[in-house]
Amino acid sequence: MKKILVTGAAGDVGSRLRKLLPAVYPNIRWSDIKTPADLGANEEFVAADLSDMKQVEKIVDGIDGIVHLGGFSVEGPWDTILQSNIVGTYNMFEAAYRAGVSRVVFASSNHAVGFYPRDKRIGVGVTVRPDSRYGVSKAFGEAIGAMYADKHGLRVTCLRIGNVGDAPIDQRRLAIWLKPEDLVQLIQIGLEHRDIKFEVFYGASNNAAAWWDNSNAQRYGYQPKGKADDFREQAMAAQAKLGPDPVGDKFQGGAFCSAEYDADRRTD
Ligand code: 15L
Repeated sequence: MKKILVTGAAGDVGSRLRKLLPAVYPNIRWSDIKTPADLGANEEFVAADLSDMKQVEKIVDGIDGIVHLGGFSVEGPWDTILQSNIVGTYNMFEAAYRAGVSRVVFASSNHAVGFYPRDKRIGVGVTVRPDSRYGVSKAFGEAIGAMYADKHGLRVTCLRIGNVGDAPIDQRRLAIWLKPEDLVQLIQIGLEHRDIKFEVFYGASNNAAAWWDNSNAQRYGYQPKGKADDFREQAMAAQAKLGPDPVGDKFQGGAFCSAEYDADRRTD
């Protein structure tokens, strides 16, 4: 990869990648709707609103590979999700295709499959079960990524990211934690592995409590270094301070499932 574009540079995951990715890819264009507060003089940054195709065309110009983190990263009102994540992701894939970009790594989310119960181990072949409008937008991103791969030959990798952080912060995150360095490894596979056409991987480290079968990523050489279990005590201590969430505690998506949940009120 000669030059890569990373969208969502000002977000939490983007800010972590700004520290880690330049060691692997020296030529990076960062983008976000707002400029990161701590932008370095040596960092190339171009602001863009992803819902505006003209602005997206500008940021993809001259790019070989894209890491698309941009958009709204939690549940939100429909119009926000529609503009940032649905229109924005369409614009990014369409602009990438028109500009001849060869690869896209799309930051999907565990919330595309959040309504699977925690006692079910799932692989990447399951039907999506989004737990939120946000989760629906991530399922859309995976679907449109597949379309650009199958119809137009873009090489696309979707990462169903769990929770990126220095350590798992509660019991749920013991199952889905992703060490930032392991995310870098997954991005590298997506941007470089010669056999990638369209793939979905789970963005999780080597977690003893995992709900996900990530053998598809392992098939491409993924060897996660992070082990959520190393932080079990502190995660469980944090969990003990949280109140019970009868719906969220049952499903993989946690509080994203219990928010606005009223399926149990139906009597028909
Ligand atoms: C996500 O997809 C969000 O972007 C992040 O903020 C966390 O909520 C994460 O999922 C999670 O499930 O912990």
